[in-house]
Amino acid sequence: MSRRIRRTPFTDRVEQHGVRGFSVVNHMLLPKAFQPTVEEDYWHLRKHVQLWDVSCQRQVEIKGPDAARLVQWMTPRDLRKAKVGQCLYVPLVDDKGGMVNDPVLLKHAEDHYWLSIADSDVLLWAKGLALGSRLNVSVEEPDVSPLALQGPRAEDVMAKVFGEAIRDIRFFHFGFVDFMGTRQLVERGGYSKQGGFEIYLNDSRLGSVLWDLIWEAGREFNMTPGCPNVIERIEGGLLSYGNEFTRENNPLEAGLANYCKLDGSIDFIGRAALQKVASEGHVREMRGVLFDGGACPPCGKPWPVMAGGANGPQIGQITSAAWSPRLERNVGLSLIDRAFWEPGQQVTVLSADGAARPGEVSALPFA
Ligand code: THG
Repeated sequence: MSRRIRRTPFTDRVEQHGVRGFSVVNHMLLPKAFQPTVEEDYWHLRKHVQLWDVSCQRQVEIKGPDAARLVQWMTPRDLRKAKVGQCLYVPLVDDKGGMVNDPVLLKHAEDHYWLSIADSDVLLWAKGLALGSRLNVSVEEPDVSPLALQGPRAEDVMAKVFGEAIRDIRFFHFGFVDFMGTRQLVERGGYSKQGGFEIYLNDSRLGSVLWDLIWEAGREFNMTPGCPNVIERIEGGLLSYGNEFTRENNPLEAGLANYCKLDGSIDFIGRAALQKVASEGHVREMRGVLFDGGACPPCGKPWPVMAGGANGPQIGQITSAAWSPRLERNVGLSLIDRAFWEPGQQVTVLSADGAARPGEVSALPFA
């Protein structure tokens, strides 16, 4: 591993816990697995609490007199009513309406924002826009590394470490806690549907100390080290930039229409392109696919989805898939052509192992 692939403040601890492999997101390590199987991690996450190094969710800090202008310029989501202390899931789009990223926006102040980004170089995009438009704003990547506690017992661990007040933080809002004389941002949220918090550690020198403190507190709650779980996130309909969509896709087909204000009351990059898509009607949309044939392999390249049997017309492709031990079927995510996107539509998935797997289109999230 070279320095080009950045370690995180928690990588030392993650390695000590016997991490089984890493992915790279935003040029930074993301643990991929700890337990022998993803199924074990899945059941544990649904029942207990896990500690996740999600430092690769880098912050793009936008600060200064034109900060609000730049952030609104980057997203079709209406930010006029956004409150300080609030988090908002925001699609970012380019001039063609293509998805640039799908970060969580944190509003610190009227002139101060963080974009907590998925896997694409938003820092460079934002810097380019700011310079090209001569905006009075700074765009930087601060020393901030999110550490997530996910699972039903996350709140109990957080209360034990940081005090009972943590329980008052609402979903997709943030507050601050004291940690060894430093002030740390804590959000209720995270990349699972099991509930939890993210601590946005703002001093990488404190990574191991923070990890150890939470680890000790988590013992009585059966805490394990973990990472975003592919089964749980697909079941929950949580999308992954680079997997489910790229700049080739617009937010309407990605199923993010609720986060697009296209009535002309706000302006943003790609507005004309998205208005055109909206008026013509988008031609495919994100759906779940439930399918059979035993546990499928990991989805490393898109798998064709055919209408009806294996010889039917192709109507989409699976971009992420996993065996759900709870539903006892495979769950997948796919952009499905308009004529076939009603839940219940019979399909066949052609997985990379050569199998033709019968299934059907499902709404998201999966039940
Ligand atoms: N946490 C933080 N930053 C992130 C992620 C995160 N950056 C990258 C990536 N994840 C961004 N993608 C998502 C996708 C979905 C959600 C959060 C981040 C999410 N969605 C909720 C849902 O679908 O139920 C709620 C959305 C809403 O109400 O606005 O939580 O995980 N810091």
